[in-house]
Amino acid sequence: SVNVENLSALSAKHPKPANTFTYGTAGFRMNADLLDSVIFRTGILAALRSKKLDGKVIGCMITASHNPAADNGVKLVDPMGEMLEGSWEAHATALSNAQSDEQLVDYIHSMVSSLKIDLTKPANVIIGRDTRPSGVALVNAFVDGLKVLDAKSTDYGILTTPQLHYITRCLNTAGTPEAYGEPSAEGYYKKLAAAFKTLVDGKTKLSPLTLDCANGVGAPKFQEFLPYLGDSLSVKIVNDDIDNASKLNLNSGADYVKTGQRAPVGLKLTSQDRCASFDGDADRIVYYYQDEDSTFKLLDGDKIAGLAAMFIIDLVKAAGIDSIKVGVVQTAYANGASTQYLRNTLNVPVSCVPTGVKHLHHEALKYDVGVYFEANGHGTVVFSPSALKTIYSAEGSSPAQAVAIRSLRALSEVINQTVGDAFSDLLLVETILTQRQWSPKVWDQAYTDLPNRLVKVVVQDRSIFKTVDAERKLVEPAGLQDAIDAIVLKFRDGRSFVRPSGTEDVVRVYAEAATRSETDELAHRIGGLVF
Ligand code: 16G
Ligand code: ZN
Repeated sequence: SVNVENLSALSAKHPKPANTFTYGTAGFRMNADLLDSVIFRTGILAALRSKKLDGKVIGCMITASHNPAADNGVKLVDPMGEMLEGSWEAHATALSNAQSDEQLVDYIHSMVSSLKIDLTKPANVIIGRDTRPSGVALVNAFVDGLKVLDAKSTDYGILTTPQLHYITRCLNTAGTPEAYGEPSAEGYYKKLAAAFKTLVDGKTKLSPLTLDCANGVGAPKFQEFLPYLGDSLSVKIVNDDIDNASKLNLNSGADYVKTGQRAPVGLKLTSQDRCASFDGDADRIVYYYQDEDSTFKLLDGDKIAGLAAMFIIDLVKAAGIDSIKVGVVQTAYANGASTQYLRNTLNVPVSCVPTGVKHLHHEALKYDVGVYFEANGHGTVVFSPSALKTIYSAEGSSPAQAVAIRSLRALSEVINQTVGDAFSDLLLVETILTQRQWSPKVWDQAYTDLPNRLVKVVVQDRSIFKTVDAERKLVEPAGLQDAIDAIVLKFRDGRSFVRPSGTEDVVRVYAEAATRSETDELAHRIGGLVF
């Protein structure tokens, strides 16, 4: 059983405030001042998780992604680089809310017995954090939590979220046939750069990409990455001021660009230039450019999914291995036009799942090659073990087939299969645009987005909103969905849904319709129903 004296001594350093906490879609996330006890206790949970999995390495990332600089957060990563198993989220929540050391010990003991955790097993945990100033102290709180159960920890310092996922998987697969790469940031850079160079070898280089790093961890890390890429890619980094913490995500970054459908500060758009924005922990990316008539054009996660699916389908055909079936996973936020394009033009199966990476990732694993993206720019591609086997054993019966097979192999290496990764997604997009010699405008021509609007509504209690059908329908409050349906019917190409946010105390209303003004009116009317 747990050494209670040791626990009490450590716990006394991390007293719990009166607040109630929830491990949500993206872990715990809130103002950094409230996080000390939560993160200490998450350390205890990480140690338990590792012991439960026979000492496998568990990852811990301290970040609040695109949230303001004053926030921070924590999320745990399972051994293959995936999000913490869903059923453990409730344990995280329960530990964080225990009111006393006694309750804490009781809960740990109840987990030990119900989950059959052998406390004598070793525990190994690795830690990464973004550039937030509060990160250092929070790492220390987490390490104190690990000490409660004598877990071994390695602090990797500042990393992007996807790098932490990558390293976790590398450590757990080392020396096995599924080995994923060298477990370090350097190993990550080498792997991605080598694959990218193979993919663009012999092709005419594109004009430079302008990259907004949201004054976050993506800036120093992409800078660190550039030498590995050599002259295979030219990138001009903007918004790279990580020394002024208050600038993090301020009027910049993927979330700002996607939500506001406008360029970030610090970046001058000129006609046809290719630009991209990372979010604060570099697991999201969106592209954009300016049209001849000076309109801002967004190439979001849906556009990236369409581009990637198109390219992979062509490549699989060219390689002569079209037994490999490609599928795409979206959420309700995917633009209706993108879903049409995928289904009717590319003829790929499309699944819709609830918001949150874990849902998309899980569903994508059902396909041979599963492309998943949220409209907000978080996504990746996962290759099933059998698809990888086919790709690596195929030889091709013509030089053209051999070239396509080589590309597919490199593609599976350039893509971070553990989680959505802005660096890796950037290389994926740059690969496709380079191979096709496409401008962003040509990419954009695949389909035209329906105008859309996302509205936040502050309500008294968002927990009364219950959804089904991948969050596209409300079952509670009773009658509300019928009222929504009646309004939507009146709009050409109208679609709207209402769901409680998993990360903020608001309800979100999404609307799309044939024209901008109809969309705005639809959003307004549905918002009025909710309020
Ligand atoms: C989290 C999710 C993100 C999702 C967002 C929705 C992860 C790692 N992140 O940031 O995928 O789009 O929440 O937020 O799962 P919402 O529930 O407030 O709309
Ligand atoms: Zn993020």
